Amino acid sequence: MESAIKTLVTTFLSSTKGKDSLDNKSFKKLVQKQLGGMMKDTNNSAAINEMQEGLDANSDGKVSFQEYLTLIGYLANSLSQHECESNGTAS
Ligand SMILES: [Ca+2]
Repeated sequence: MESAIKTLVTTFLSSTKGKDSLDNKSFKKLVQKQLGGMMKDTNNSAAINEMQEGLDANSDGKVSFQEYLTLIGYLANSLSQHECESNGTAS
């Protein structure tokens, strides 16, 4: 659990390359590189742009750490629902 949280943070930090948020290009790269197994449409630039707009709560064209966490929360949520559906006896 702790290492998973560290991974979330370090993945974001290494993707922003010293800035405080992800621009279009680095967001796309992160999604394609890190989330290709979990998400559909990671080869579809339009779909990624759309997703970025959906996450961009303050409409500055970039994905901040908070907005990135929204994506992680969304993925975790859909994963947990999927796990419940496919394996009702889990834990
Ligand atoms: Ca933003």
